[in-house]
Amino acid sequence: MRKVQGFINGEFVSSGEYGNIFSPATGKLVCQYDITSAEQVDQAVQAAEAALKGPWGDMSIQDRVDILYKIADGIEARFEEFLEAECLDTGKPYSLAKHIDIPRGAANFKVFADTIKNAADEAFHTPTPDGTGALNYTVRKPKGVVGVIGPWNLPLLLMTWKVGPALACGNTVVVKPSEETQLTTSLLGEVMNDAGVPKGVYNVILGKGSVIGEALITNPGLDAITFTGSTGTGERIAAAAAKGVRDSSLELGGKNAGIVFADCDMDKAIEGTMRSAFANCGQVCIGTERLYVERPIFDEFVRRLKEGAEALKLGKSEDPTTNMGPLISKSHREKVLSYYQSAVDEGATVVTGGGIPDMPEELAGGYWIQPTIWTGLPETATVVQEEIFGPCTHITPFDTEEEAIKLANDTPYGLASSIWTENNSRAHRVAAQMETGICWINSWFLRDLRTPFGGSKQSGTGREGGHYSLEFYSEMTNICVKL
Ligand code: 6OD
Repeated sequence: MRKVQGFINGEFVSSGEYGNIFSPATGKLVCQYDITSAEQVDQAVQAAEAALKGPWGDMSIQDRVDILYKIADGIEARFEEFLEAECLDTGKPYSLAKHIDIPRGAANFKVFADTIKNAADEAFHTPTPDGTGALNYTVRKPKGVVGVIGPWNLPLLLMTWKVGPALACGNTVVVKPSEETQLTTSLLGEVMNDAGVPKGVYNVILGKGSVIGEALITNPGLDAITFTGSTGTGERIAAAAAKGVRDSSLELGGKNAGIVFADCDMDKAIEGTMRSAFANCGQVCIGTERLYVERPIFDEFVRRLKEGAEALKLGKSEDPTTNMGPLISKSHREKVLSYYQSAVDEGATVVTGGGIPDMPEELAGGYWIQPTIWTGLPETATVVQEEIFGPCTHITPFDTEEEAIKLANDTPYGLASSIWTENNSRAHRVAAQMETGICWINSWFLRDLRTPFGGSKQSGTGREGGHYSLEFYSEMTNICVKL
């Protein structure tokens, strides 16, 4: 039986208590993980505190940058291992993880190595009454020990999205991956050792959020907490961070809208919407679960999206023809299926999907679900209001630009939106009115890691990416020199 262990102070650790990991593709037990004890959580935080005061804290930026590049090189050198581990944990297709999850795992270290290396600190010449003036300049320091709590949908990508900049800024980290997906976070410990990362800089603890996550966020040794996941857990983390007045960065849920105008390039709109609604089995916080399509092209758009959804090939991760995997767990499938049922109960027209697909015998125990499209529901319907985190979307027709903007913004969330139109003026005009942290025009999930990423309203607080990450992971001291 494959085992996954926590990683504390440069060593893989055992507590003697194990939890089980089931393959989302087969439902079978594939791995056991070593549940970190409460005492080990303390040890991890203490190791991180000691490393901060030790070699990591004293290291020059250039030396840190060199190590970050070595970590990225280490992920690339073990690409196949990371790929296999990520897909075993999540059931996602190799074709997806190969192009997104694993390359981003490496890029998140390189980009933030470059960002910190090129970061310029501010300086101001300040007039004084005696005419001599003063010079103000800022000095960047690490924030301290950062608690990193990662989600299960893009485990390596989203964990390194936080660990990369945290280490670049000289912090040390204690990472708690979701208990559903721990393999790549643990494997990264080996890469850290090989790259020469000092002991205690990168620590991994394993277990349930309600126990181990809670022990981490309430540990007074943490100086900041960064989290990607649900809005409910985000609220709990913000409350825990408030005790001791610690900073938190929260990337939370979404109920993202796509607006498709009649003047769009239909092929591009369908291709992009297929990805935004169904990629990663719909388990992406920036996914499009609400679509607003201008009435003259409504029927054609629905028909073509239906054809696309029905052509998706569900299957084993390693099969190159697979383009959709299963949901992450049995309980998550039950939740998504309950939304499928509520759509029907509230009067939806089920354009396609709505249930569990027939799968070959070896996959029949997995958490497979059909990609699903609905039409005909009012805006008040449950599946139009609540984040589902599954491969499903509801499509509503609209008649005017103003109406589309109003409908898209009518949500307590504000993470992402996308607009499909060939009219540039309209594209910019509408994008500027989206109440979301990111708006894609004629694309989706097109990322430049220097840009701010995060959500407004209940989708989170703060932005990460480029210098925005440096702001969160640094403590600034302003030095004022009277000349
Ligand atoms: O691409 C990223 O940096 C990012 N934070 C993506 C988030 C996806 C959420 O599921």
